[in-house]
Amino acid sequence: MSANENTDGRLVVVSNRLPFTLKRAGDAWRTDRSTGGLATAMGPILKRTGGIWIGWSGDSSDPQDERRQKTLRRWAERERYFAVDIPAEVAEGFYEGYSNQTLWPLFHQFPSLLNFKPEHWQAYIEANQRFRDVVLEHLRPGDIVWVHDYQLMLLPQLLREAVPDARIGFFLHIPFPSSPIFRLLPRREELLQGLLGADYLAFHTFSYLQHFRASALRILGLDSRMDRLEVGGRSVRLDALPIGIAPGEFTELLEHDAETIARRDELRRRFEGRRVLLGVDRLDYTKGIPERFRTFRRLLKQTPELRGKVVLIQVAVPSREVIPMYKELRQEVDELVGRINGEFSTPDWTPITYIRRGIPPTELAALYSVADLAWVTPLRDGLNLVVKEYVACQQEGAGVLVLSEFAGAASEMGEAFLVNPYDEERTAETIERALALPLDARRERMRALHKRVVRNNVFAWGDRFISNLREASSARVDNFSEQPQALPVEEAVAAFRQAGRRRLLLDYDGTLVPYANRPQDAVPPAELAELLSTLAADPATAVAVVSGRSRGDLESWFGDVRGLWLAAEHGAIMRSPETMRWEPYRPTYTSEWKESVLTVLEHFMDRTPGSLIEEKEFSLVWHYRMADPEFGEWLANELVSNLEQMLADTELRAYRGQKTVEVKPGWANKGEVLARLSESAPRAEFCLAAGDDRTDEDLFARLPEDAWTIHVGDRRTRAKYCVANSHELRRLLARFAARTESHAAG
Ligand code: GDG
Repeated sequence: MSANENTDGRLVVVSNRLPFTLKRAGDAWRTDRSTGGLATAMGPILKRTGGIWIGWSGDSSDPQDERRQKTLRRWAERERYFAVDIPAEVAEGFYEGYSNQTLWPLFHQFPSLLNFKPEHWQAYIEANQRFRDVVLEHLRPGDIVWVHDYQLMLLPQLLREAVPDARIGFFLHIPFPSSPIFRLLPRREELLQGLLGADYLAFHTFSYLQHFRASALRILGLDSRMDRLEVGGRSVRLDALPIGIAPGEFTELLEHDAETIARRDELRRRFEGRRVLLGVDRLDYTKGIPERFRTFRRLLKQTPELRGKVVLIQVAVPSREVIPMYKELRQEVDELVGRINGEFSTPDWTPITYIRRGIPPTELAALYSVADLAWVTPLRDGLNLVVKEYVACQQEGAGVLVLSEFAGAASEMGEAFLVNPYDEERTAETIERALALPLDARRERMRALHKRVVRNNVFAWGDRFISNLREASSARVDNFSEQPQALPVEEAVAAFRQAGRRRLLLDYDGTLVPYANRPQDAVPPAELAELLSTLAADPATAVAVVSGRSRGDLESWFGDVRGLWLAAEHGAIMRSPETMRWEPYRPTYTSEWKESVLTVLEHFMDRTPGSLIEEKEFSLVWHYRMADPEFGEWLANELVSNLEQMLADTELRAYRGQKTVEVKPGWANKGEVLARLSESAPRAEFCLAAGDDRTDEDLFARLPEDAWTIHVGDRRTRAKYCVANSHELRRLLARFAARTESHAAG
């Protein structure tokens, strides 16, 4: 079944702009069509799927005006477009401020143009909340919400908080910058968290996806796999999915629309004997327009034979004109055109035809079809639809494509001439070469490009996004019951009190205390030993610290706590409160294996600044918490696969922990602790185990159904309950202890 069939839940599209923009015309209100990639792409999809579109009207002045309201009501009734009202002062900070003067320049790798104001950020939050409110007004159970682009990066999480089981997807139309650049962004944490509210997050290219993963790791400390990331007990699916166009909209015009055909023929006659080079862009500094004109000037200078033989037609649609950078750009481009035309024009030839306004689709299609070369050289571009539109209009054509390697589309357009637009000299040479390419070679390249553009069209893109989003959110909804619930503290305290016998099994690092950079720094505060001591003093409560730590560590911290069980090295060795003797689980164990494993670990330690090796009786651990996070993860994977081969025929296993790789015998696991405890301590009606990492899962797995298993943190777990951090867990233990004390006192 195609994802386009609207069988379960409608599609709710949310983007900054609707395909319509409201414009004030004196007392009246006019509806304009919005230009730009998103409107062009989503329009045809929504036409096919049905559903609704939510976006800002574009003009927020005078929201109560009756005529304005009437226009918006008409949009809703006829088109199912629902407008979000944003007060003018919020709109400014949101749109011209944080969206277009902070996010836009930074995400396009222009950090020096970044302009940040805290009040813009507040407006960004408020605008995202307003979008949330309108979505909530319209959302029905089963609907899927598709949020678009950088203006709405907080919306997925805002929606998630309001409707925890909503199905939410997010697509970023602009590049995601590399993590050193992203780190410069004021409010970067909030932004990432906002995105992670989605079930499905997609980017145009694989490299943007990688950049996003690197930022999630470096800034939020979140590990991920190539296609998913776990957060808050949920899985967020990640993808690279370049957008396409609706080729039919162009071919239809060129084949059947009389006006377009007439226009094309007219243009052909007009430029007969000349080669037409074409640029079509929003007037934006990311699009490389001044660089293109300078390159063109260079071309005319160094190759006089081309004078009179080529024309460059540049369509530049003004946008965001109130932002100073855009005004400056407009001026710079105007001047350049004047200078170049002044320098080279003759009475019957003008090198640059500059059209600084939007042109109708008929004119655009005609231009695409007559152009001999599309000159698409943004300095940075999420994808770029113009390349694909040009290719679509060259069905039988022999046009060539000169494309910037910094446009996302470059990764799909292998047959284009790729250039670095900053290198004007080489770009000029490439243009010359492209123009000189024989007809057959041009046709051959264009045929391959055309096939791809037609196949990877916007409908295929939309179908894939929608079906991947459905799949990702269904997997989450199906798993929902398996996710841990927030611990019901009062219930736990009541159950603890009612039980005649109790058992508490507590991991140490990450559970009773937070992680420290170096293991030796995670020394327990005095009140923790006191807390454990109060709990263990009650003969009805068996308390065990079940840790991966060495017996030396546990002994020195908790050796004096009376009545406490200590299980060191994941249970390889235990001390009972009665005998006070450490007893190994396997008395026949030898540690001869360590030497060879140590050599391997030392090699990894040498390669990884900030990492260290810890030696325990039964295990060796490589810690890389202080190493560069990505490098550390990469090496940890490599280390584990080396060790797996090396240890295949032994009882030893390599385990990934929290920023550690540990080598230990397979039998030394926390699950075994329970068996040994049960031998000497009587069965308890109340049993609680708490832990934060994979080694604790072995223990959770062995506990009876009615046990209180608690995961500390937000990773995937088989525990029934979760708490956010070690402080919360200790607060719970303190409540237990308070009961024990009052009981003892009473
Ligand atoms: C963002 C990302 C990504 C332009 N002039 C006229 C006109 N246009 C249309 C083009 C094209 C669209 O505007 C521009 O799309 P781009 O993809 O080139 O660029 P952005 O607007 O910056 O779009 C971009 C895109 O989102 C989609 O994800 O590719 O990287 O920056 O469709 O045809 N249309 C008409 N007259 C014009 O004068 N009719």
